[in-house]
Amino acid sequence: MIATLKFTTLLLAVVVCWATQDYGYKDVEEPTLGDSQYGSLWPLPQKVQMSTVAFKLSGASFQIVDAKESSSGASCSLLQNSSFCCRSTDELSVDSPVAVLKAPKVWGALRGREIQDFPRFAHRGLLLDTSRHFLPIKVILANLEAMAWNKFNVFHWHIVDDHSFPYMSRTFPQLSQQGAYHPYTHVYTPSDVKMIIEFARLRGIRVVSEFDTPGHTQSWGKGQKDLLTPCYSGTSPSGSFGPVNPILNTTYDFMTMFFKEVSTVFPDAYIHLGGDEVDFSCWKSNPDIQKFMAQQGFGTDYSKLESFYIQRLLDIVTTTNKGYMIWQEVIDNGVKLKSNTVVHVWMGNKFEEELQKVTGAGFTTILSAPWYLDYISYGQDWQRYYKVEPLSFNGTDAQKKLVVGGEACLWGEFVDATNLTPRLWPRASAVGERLWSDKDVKDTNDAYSRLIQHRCRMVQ
Ligand code: CP6
Repeated sequence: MIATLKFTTLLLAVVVCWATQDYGYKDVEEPTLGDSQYGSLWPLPQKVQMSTVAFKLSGASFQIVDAKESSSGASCSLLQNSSFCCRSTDELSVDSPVAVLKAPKVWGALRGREIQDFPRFAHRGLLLDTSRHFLPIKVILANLEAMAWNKFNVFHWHIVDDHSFPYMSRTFPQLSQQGAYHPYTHVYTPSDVKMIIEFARLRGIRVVSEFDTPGHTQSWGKGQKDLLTPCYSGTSPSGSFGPVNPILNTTYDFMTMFFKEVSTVFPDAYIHLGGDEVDFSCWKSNPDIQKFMAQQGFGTDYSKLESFYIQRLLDIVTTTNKGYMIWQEVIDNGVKLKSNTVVHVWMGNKFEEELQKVTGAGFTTILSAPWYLDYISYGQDWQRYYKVEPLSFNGTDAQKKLVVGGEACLWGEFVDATNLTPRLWPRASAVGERLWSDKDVKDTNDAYSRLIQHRCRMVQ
């Protein structure tokens, strides 16, 4: 009976994973498909010893005992309610009749079906973009679940951008009323946001919101008069708008109130403030901005104006007692940053040089440059993501310690609920293993064998 069952399962697995065949022209070398000695484990634990003896974990005999020094308490609902002990289909193999799972924090116990395991990097993030296309709540929740299966622990929520403003603000309801694709159906209400944060928390995932300014803000302008810079065509306004207007006091009054709200809605200790891709052409065209530049002695260096804005914004956010993350341009432009600022490296293919520079300046860093999942190409491009070694740059041990992790980014220009799942998984799983497992876990043949089984498990 058991043999029959196993045979059926195998057959099913073969059918589900049909799409691994070779179609002739290859982007990257196709790995050979053998059995991994590690079965279907993903991401590969830091220490794993396979054994032929298998033990079943049953909910009934599973006990959670907390240590004397524990601050979470014996009845920690997060562990008691979680089904981590019983849901998995793979077995926990140990060499004694009792399996002990020890973790210094509940978050470790959540991920702790493996006996000895720990992440290589503390920050294992995934960026989803809900502005270019609205993503329904259930899509976000499903992907938080998939993130947990891959041991990701940070959901970077790029919630608003040029195209739409789906975040419903209590303080400024006009922002989503005017700036969302639809004022009722394509918004995240305060209770939606709360639910997403709690769903993530129960899976050991932080939610870091990004409110990107001063660029990428077209949608903000619809519901907030005078926030954006009026662009000029010759001597008269052209009717179009540019980045946030950095020369008005009203801008900073708005940002103070807005980020005060955001800091209470999102409990995470960090807010991502963006700061990327600021287009100077509109600022250049505006006579009031030109006058301000002259007064401040900025000459024609508009990156000084950008720094002026960011500096004031950072001071505002500092008063909310949050730390901040920013995209790399902010540091490239020479803005003075608090020493606990996290710099997010996203540009180009020379990420090694940027990591060397940013960590050389003493900043904590997160890497995304090699992990753009919206970029697609033919064949098994998961290998490209998998083969990245985040610490391959020139730097001291102290510099390498400053790279706390990375994020896979799925920008939303060409992604909505209809195509998100296959674009994201299992390609993001490659990043998940790179950020979790030991640096020596890099055999693509072995990974391929485990990954296709992991994919089938996720499909199931
Ligand atoms: N949106 C925002 C984007 C991008 C960035 N910021 C982006 C830029 C280049 C590529 C992919 C995405 N779509 N707000 C840059 C961080 Cl190749």
